[in-house]
This record gives sequence, C-alpha cells and structure tokens, in this order.
Amino acid sequence: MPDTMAVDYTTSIPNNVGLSEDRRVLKALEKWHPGYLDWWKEMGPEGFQDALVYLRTAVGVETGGWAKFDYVKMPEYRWGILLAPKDEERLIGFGQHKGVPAWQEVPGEYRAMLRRLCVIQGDTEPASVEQQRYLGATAPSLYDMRNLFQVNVEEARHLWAMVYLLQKYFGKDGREEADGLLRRRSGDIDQPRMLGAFNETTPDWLSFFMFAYFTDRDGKMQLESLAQSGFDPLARTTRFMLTEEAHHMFVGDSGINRVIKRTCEAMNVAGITDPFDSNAVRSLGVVDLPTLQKKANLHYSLSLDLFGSEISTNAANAYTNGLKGRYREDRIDDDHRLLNDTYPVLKLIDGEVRTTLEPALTALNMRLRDDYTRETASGVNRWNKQIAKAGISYELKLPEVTFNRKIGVFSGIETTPGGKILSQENFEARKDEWLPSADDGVFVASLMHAELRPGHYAGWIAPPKMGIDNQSGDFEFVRIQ
Ligand code: BYC
Repeated sequence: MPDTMAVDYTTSIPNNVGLSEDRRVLKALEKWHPGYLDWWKEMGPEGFQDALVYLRTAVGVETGGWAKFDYVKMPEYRWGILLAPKDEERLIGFGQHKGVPAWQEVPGEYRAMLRRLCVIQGDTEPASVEQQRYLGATAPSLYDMRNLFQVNVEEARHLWAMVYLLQKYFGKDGREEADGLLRRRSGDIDQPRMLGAFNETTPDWLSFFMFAYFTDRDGKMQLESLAQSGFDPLARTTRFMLTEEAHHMFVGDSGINRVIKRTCEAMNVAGITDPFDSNAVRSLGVVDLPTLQKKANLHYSLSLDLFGSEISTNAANAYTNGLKGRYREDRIDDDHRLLNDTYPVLKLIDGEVRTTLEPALTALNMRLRDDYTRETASGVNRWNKQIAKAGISYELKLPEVTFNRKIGVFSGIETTPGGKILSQENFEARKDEWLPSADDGVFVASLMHAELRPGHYAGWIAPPKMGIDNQSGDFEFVRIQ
C-alpha cells in the first residue's frame, strides 16, 4: 500500500495511507463518519458552527510547510488520516524485542494492551473539545477564538488518528471501541471520559490557557513515548500528531504570558506595587497574579495525575513488550532494556515523603512525570522573567508533586503546595488559599466578555506579538455569520 508524503484530498476522508485502495477500512470509516459529525455538531464549539474560521489544514507530512491556511466552516473541516513518513529500516528500539524490525501489524499477544493505549489516547481528544465547547462565546479576541477552534479541530483530528488505528488493526473490537469514543462524554456521570482531568470543566479562558499549557504537555509526553512504539503505525501516527501539538502548547504558553504582561502593565500604570493586594489589582479589570498561581496549582496537579501511579506494572509491561517507550528513548544512552536499573521514586514512608530507589521498569511513569515537570518548569521561569522585567516582586511556582493528587501514592494524603502534610480537615479549611475558590471563579467570569472587533483585545490580556500565518493582529481571524 502506498505511504506517501502528500495527502490525498480526492477521497471523502483525506489521507496519506492509500485509503482508496483499502476498501474495508474506508467503508468502516465512512460508516463511522456521520456519527462523528453528529458528535461534533452536538459537542463541538457551541454557537460558531457556521462561522468562517481561518484554519490551517495539513497538505503534507514533511517537516515544515505542511499547512495551508484558509477560511473554513468547522463542520466542513477536512479531518484526515495522516501518518509521518515510513522508515523501511526502522527497528524496535527498546524492551525484549529491541533490534527486530518494527511491527507493521499488531502482534497477537499484545493486542489487548495496544488497543487499550489507543483507546485511552483517543478518549482524551474529543474530551478536550467537549470541555472547551462554550469558550467561543467569551473569546477575548478573534485571534484567540481562532486559536481555540484550531486546537479543537486538531484534537478532533487526533480522534480520527486513533479511530483509524482501531478500525484498521483491531477488527470488530476496534470498531466497537471507535463507537465508544463517540458515546462517552466529559463529566457525564454514567459515561464519563476515561481519565480524571478530562472530566473537569474548563470554565474560562484562564483555564483554557492553563489546560493548553499543562495538560496538552502531558499529551506531548505521552505521544512522544508512543512515537517510540515498536508498532510502527502507532509510532508514525503519533509522530505527526506531535507536529500539531506544538501549536496547542504555544497557545497556552503565550496566552498565560499575555495575561501576565497585561496585569503587570496595568499595575505599573496604576502604581500598584503589592501583587498580593488582589482587590486593588482586580479593580483594574486584570487578573491578579495570586489567582494565576492558583489556576496553575490546579491544572498542574490535575495533569500530574495523567501519568498514572508512580509504580506501575502496566507501564513496565508496555515498555518490556516494545509498545510504549520513554520520552525520546532514541536519544537516551543506555541498554534500553532496564532490567538491572533503578530509578529514584518519591514515596510516602512512615508518614513522610521520601525518595527510594525502585526498579527502573516499574518506575517509568514516574520518570516520564519527572521529564514533564522539568519541561513545565522552564515555561514558568519564562513567565517569571516577564514579571521581573516589569519590576514586580512576585514569582509563580509549581507546587510539589504531593499537592492535590487523586492518583498514585499521594492520593491518600493532603499537603500544602510546598509539600507539608496536612490533615484532611486542615486542608479543607485552607484550600481556597491554593486552589481557585468560588469567589475567584466569580471574579474571573466577570472578565470574560467576547471582544469580536478585529484587532481589539479584552482588557485583561495583551495582544499577541504577531498574528497567525504572518497575518497582522487586526486580521479578521473569524468571520461570524
Ligand atoms: N484517571 O498502572 P497505572 C492528551 C487508571 S493527554 C483515571 O497507575 P498506567 C491530550 C489506569 O487506566 C495524553 N484513571 O497507570 C491532552 C488503570 O486502570 P485499569 C493521553 C487512571 O496504566 C490535552 C489504573 O488506573 N494519552 O493526549 O501505567 C488535550 C492503574 O493504572 C488515571 C495517554 O495517556 C487517571 N488520571 O498509566 C487533548 C497515553 N491514571 O486499566 C489530548 C496512553 C491511571 O486498571 N495511556 N488510571 O482499569 C497510558 O499510557 C496509560 O494508560 C496512563 C496510565 C499513562 C494513562
């Protein structure tokens, strides 16, 4: 079957996997398509289905220059199946099958485990679209609205990516799982999405930017690990997804940076030097920095839960069997089997948080989480530079990994963001100091009004340095009909 760099737009489903010659899969996808469109119309961006949005669409899979920009109505977006180019020589890079040619078909003994990985990955994608569906109505600018919708259509394309793998490689079970991905709903009591963070609400644009910064970055880490998979179609699929993910994290990172910039400017103009004087800062119509810290505490801790338990036999098995590698496995200099290695893991021992050495294989979730924390911290440093540059004495900090956890060894305790263990009662009494409170929510909601004039930005966020696709900031990124 031809695997090309160019994307074929002549079939109903754009693709670079030769779908027109693969009648069985094409038919299965065409059968799934109407249900998908129903899902998009019901759960996708509310109120903007007829708007013309300046979106990028992939026209190839080579590095750089793969996107074409144009006005599109979202339900008419050409969601496609795009895999990174095939490397005919590729060998499995880790685990007990290290050195054998990458698998082009699913090995029978790993079928259930691989399907589970594809289903979990696939489930997060539509969940995020569902979480963000009301945000268009309060977009701080047409530029931001366009970015939100770009993220939404691409997350939905990532659903297509996993559904293709399920339909092509997992037969009847795969088809059933593909239907299940359209049935579950974020936050639904009876049929929730699979992972915790994807059942939370995204009530406002601060949460959206935080989600795109913290939770999409978990997506990046997980996709990087799957991009190492010995199952080549999964590796190639996730490699292309990563090229799209970069923009999503940019939206989060630059969004938070712009909020900080605006807050600092407003404080300086008003002569407010105490960043903790939240009432004074809020009265300027901008977000006080302690509220940003609370949002960061929440979204970082929710995202840490997405790495699973610190000690996990699932993770060890996925690695040993060659299905899910470490972050950038191919750049690590070791034996890529880890049978005799150890890794430092934080544990709760006799009521204290301590580091112990554990077998590296079962500690793979912890290792990936550490990689994540390192990357996340570098963005926080950039935000702090922006605050320092404005001459304001305040530092945003990532909380300790013990804080506000629902999964793993720390799920049974409560701590301060600094890691001091607290009784449940004490935590409940003080949690509004560290996590967004109902009052914070009311204040943030009071800022959330749509600014729909091209080139205008809501008062709580600075304009971007430049528009998308080299367009100026006053370009009409969304034409609302
Ligand atoms: N919530 O051995 P354990 C993204 C379950 S985000 C609820 O500790 P394991 C995106 C677990 O399923 C990336 N349940 O964990 C971002 C298991 O249940 P079963 C998504 C949880 O398996 C933004 C049990 O607890 N991709 O792409 O080593 C926008 C014990 O599990 C949670 C992936 O995650 C939780 N947080 O690791 C859009 C990659 N955590 O099976 C998109 C694929 C654990 O006993 N998934 N459990 O019933 C995986 O690699 C792994 O499944 C996990 C968990 C890393 C999620």
